[in-house]
Amino acid sequence: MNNADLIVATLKAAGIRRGFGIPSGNVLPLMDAMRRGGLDFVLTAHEGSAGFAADVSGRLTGAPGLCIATLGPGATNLATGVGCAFLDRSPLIALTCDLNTDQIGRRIQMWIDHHALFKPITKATLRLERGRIGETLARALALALSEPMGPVHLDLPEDVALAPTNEAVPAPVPRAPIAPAPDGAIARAGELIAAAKRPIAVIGSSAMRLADPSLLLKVIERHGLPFATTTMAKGLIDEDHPLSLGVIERACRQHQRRLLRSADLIVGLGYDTIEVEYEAWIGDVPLLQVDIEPVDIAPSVKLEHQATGDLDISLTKLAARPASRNSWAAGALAEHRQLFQSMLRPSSQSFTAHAAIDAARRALPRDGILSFDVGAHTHQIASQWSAHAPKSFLITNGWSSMGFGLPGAIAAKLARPELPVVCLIGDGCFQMTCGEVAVAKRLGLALPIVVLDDKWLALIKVKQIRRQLPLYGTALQEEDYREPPAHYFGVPAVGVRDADALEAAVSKALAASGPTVIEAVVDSEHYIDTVYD
Ligand SMILES: Cc1ncc(C[n+]2csc(CCOP(=O)(O)OP(=O)(O)O)c2C)c(N)n1
Ligand SMILES: [Mg+2]
Repeated sequence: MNNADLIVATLKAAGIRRGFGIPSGNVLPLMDAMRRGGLDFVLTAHEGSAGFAADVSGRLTGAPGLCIATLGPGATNLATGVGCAFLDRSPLIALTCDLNTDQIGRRIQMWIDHHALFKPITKATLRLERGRIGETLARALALALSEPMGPVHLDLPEDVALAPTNEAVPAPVPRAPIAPAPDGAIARAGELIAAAKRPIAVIGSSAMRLADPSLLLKVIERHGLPFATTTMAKGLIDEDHPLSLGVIERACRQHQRRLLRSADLIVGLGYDTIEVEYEAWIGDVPLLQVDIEPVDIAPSVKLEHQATGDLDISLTKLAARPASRNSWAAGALAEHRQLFQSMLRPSSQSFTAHAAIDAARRALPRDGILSFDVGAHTHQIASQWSAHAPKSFLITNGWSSMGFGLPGAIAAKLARPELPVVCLIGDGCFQMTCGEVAVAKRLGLALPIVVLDDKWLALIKVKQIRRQLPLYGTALQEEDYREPPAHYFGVPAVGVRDADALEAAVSKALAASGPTVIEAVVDSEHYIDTVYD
């Protein structure tokens, strides 16, 4: 056995089933150990995508995601996906395969200091050294999985990968638990909720990592709390719930802000300000924060109290307190929800982006997974989509990088092959990652890839209009739309021009034996009113 074999055996023992990446000669010892050891190597079109795919694997499987790259440019490409796992807090192992140890630090083709590169976007960046492989890996895995979860980078020189070893596969190091919030802090939180007349809970992205997400529903129902969510937290409680208010700080945000600011207490449940800082929307409503870390707020925010500690434990205790009552009326909440949903869909003669999003939602079964991307469409999807289950609504909002949607969908389909998955992305994001279409084909994944083709980097166009700047550098395509080619990289492509055709195309693509690119030619003029209101 060599060190590469030991690494593969250790990662497998940690529950990791596959790694995403692009090889070079320096990666071959590890790749060959993966082949021999039965840890799948998934070749992506770009290392950034490998990072995003690993991030989503980490979110969905409970084991850290794995991504692999060569030195220098492989590592810098990979960094974009690793940064996602850092700000969005997904457990991930990023492995770079390096030169031989005696060459490291010299002026040699492709070499840069990987530890300096990964330091600001990982929880740790560690060298894999002879005789210390097991302990280093065990430490990296435990660190990635300890709250706040995140990426750990490991650098593997080629000679170390090839060196024989008699180290044993290390016993798993338990993840470091976080302390529970003090009982007094939870009691005070409970008292504040009980005393509030118009409390609103806002669920955030830390809650995505709850061991038992149903605790959220228990707290909400116990205390009759109307709840909104951030973008990433959508689906943690079924949005069909009568207390659901939908998402905050996305399309038609002012409607949501008006309601939030009429509250007399905001209860942040696992609210991580990485998605949106409180001061953006909270006004002068007092804040009760229940999360894993002390809250980061501007001085303007009226922090009434915070209970900081293990979130499962805090929610368990809050759910066990005597039930509270408040003065919200179910009818008023339903009215608010309906108005929100109608404002998001201004009427139009043309095939609008909002109609395309609704068509995709209709075609995807309730329990299906959506993976989407970053742009004006993100704002519209976040407000409009109804999510019904945890981990069914995949997006980056902390890192907020274009290019997440397609590799995210591929990783989701690999991790949950039994569930239907739809990828819904802007045309700019498609241009950035379209090589991954070939990856989905190679893997034989039934995956509709719906491109919302509005010919613009619409989010930036909307910002130019709002700032009264001329439109410049944001058009993706000046000429009239043409039908797509019959296929991209052998993947069938279809153009659709209305909602019915889109719904039918997505349904058909879900039943296909491979991916389908569906280019929906949409009119996104309404973004100027809906996305930034
Ligand atoms: C890597 C990266 N580069 C740039 C941006 C800034 N940005 C955010 S949205 C966007 C436009 C996306 O265009 P498209 O995919 O067509 O979506 P649309 O806004 O048209 O819905 C850009 C350039 C970003 N978030 N990430
Ligand atoms: Mg666009």
